[in-house]
Amino acid sequence: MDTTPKAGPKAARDDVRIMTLQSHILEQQAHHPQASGTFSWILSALSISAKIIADKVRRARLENVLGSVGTENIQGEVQQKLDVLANDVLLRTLGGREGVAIVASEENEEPVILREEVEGVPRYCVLFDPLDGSSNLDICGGVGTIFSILEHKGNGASVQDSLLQPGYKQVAAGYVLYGSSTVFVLTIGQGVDLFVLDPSIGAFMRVERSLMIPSGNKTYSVNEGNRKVFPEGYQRYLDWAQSNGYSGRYAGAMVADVHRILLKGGVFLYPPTKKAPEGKLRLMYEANPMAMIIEQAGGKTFAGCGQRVMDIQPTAIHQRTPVILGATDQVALVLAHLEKDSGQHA
Ligand code: P6P
Repeated sequence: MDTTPKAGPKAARDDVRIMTLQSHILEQQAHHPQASGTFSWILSALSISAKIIADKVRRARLENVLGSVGTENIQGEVQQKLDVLANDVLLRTLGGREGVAIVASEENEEPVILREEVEGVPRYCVLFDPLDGSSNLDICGGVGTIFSILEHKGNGASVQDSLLQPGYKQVAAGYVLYGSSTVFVLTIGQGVDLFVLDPSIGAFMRVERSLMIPSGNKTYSVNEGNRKVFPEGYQRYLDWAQSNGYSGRYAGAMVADVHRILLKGGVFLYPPTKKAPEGKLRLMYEANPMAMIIEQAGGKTFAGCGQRVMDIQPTAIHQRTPVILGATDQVALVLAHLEKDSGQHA
């Protein structure tokens, strides 16, 4: 799949029409006369899920659904009540869509097989992190939903074969950020579009088309508490950045940090650490969807020195990867310091 960003025509950027996410989806579908609408229905289910989850997030303390459920997910992470609620919402909305064959979630150890393949019926796999950064909930910090859509291989392909596809095979990706407003960011491979929920009418309104990441922003986003265990090349980069007027910004939720980079530029890093030598972030439903968004907006995403995240051939649904993502100019500066590790791949 050619993932070269296709910035929208100037007219798209000066578009003054009132467009909701739903009308945007139908407008995109109209460009594919042979489309059956299956894919559009899946995006519609994600939009409905986002509205329901947004309502639950904003009312969490009032309805006493903050805090943990006292269990751990497959990742060994304490599950927040809203993690489970958000996961349930997504499973139940996507479950009602004919086009969804398989669902894989951070919160479920095994994929959920919703439908067997039917000859000639296009079907898709939807992977998601239902509530990324949920530890921020209790302190009213940014949290989000991240999703990735792959074509179901069909022709008798196994569940694993259909799910374990490299990131460049994604047909769509995006996230919802439940922040000071609720934003929905989507790419279907023709640039990145931004929608904001208008609670008064219950619709996501299109506010930006063909977003491109600004260059020149001297900001890095990393958990500096891990600095001493980063590979040397990352420590050298941080020394250089702090000697060259950089600022640090870190939300502790990938969706919030990526959204800032999408709009303002800069670079986000989650390097390998002793506790997470393969990195902490999940490839299939965190790194890959965010990589598609970032690259469609003119940025770059690497797993370390020289390896593009979306080129990684997955071997497990919940596998992890280091991540360097952001504006092309800022990512290049990080890689330049990693390459000084005598050619070692960081
Ligand atoms: P740390 C949230 O738990 C998450 O998966 C990402 O959203 C976020 O970028 C990262 O982990 C934060 O991890 O180790 O800095 O708390």
